[in-house]
Amino acid sequence: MVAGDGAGPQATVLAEDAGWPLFAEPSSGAFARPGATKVSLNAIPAYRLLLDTPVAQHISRVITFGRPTLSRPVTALLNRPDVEVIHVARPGEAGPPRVHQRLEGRVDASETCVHPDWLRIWQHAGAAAEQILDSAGSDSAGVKPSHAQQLSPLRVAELAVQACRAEDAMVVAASNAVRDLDLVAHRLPPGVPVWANRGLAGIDGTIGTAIGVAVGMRRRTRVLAGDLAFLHDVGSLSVPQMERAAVPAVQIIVLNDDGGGIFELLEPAGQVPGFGRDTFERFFGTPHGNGIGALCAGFAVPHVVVRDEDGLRAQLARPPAGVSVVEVGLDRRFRRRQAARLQGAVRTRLRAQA
Ligand SMILES: Cc1ncc(C[n+]2csc(CCOP(=O)(O)OP(=O)(O)O)c2C)c(N)n1
Repeated sequence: MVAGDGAGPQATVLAEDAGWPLFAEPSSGAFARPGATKVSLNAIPAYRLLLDTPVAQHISRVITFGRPTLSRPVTALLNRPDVEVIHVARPGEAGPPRVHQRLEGRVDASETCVHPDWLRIWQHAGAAAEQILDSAGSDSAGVKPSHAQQLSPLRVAELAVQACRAEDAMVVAASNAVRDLDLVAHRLPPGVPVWANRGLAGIDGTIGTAIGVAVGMRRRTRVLAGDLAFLHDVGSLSVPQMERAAVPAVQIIVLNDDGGGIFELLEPAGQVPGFGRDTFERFFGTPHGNGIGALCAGFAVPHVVVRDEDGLRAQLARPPAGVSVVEVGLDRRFRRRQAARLQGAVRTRLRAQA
């Protein structure tokens, strides 16, 4: 089962009752049954990394809930000619572009049948991927950033997740922030609402959304955002003075890699004949050199730069009241290699186990 944005716990209940592996996107709200204190065992950790391994070749049918638009591997799975897609829709909801059957209302798991080992195989694969993710921090899989970059973006997401308590909320910007969170979101305490403006996957409006979530839900809120997403909505730092007391802590973690890091993962950042790095930088990377700290100062928003894990942990442990910014400097040139190494390590491990 693929639970996309807004799927809700109905997806979890069905996956558990039917014994299906559950691929839950960070903003699916489908990590646990209603009232559960633990994440569902059906939710497969780092599922995205498993879709390029032998275990995924055995998938013949996918049940979708919500709006799964987040990652290329999931989109590719839903477009595979040998895969049947059944969408469980809310009224008026279209579902993914290629759907073989559309169901509405309550779906009963009692008449479904699946090989009893199917879930266990995926849980096993998910556990292997998690081990590799964990070892990414200690470099045994060779995916730790070089000394020039003390923190990897994945580690930042992981530490932000670790810092969340059950009564917090999380908001993630489009682009890499939500995709990094996708690999570690199952470690959030169940019940932490995760908001991601999916829409047309726009990077706009992230800060305003976070302030709205914090005020509306009365929850301390963590935000993960790239520098361009931050800059796009920087005006939302201007909270009217007489409203400030009503804003719970909104801690914005800006992953500043001076431009669009996600484009490092796309084809133009690879070896394209006649397409040099300068051209890539001008049209895709779009470095800006803007000072995040100076902008924050203009809005009287507290701002700190952290350079290592201890520094980030310390900031995450005590967010100040109101809106604040923690800036983490990253080098986006590492993105491509890190992603390839992580995927490669998972593929190699699972091939060896197959
Ligand atoms: C409103 C809007 N404008 C442009 C885009 C195209 N776009 C997609 S990702 C991206 C780069 C985002 O950069 P950043 O927020 O720094 O995150 P990173 O890619 O570094 O993770 C852009 C410009 C978009 N999605 N939405």
